[in-house]
Amino acid sequence: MYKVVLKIEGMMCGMCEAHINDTVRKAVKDAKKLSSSHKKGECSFICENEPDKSLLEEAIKATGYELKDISIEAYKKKKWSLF
Ligand SMILES: [Cu+2]
Repeated sequence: MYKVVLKIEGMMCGMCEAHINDTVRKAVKDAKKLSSSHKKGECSFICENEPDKSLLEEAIKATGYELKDISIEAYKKKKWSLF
């Protein structure tokens, strides 16, 4: 699992967030917990396989918003344990 955070400039409202969400969903088929925030200028999601950075770049570029940064880090599901 990977946690991906995209820094995106140019989102102004909820419509922009939805636009980015749609775009990312198309670019990364297995994206989960996908959410965007125009206030933070951020889109984050979790996915099973490491996403293709250049594909994401291309997809975001095509929307007219500006992708400033991509961070991809290994993500571990929290396991509930009694011990
Ligand atoms: Cu907007």
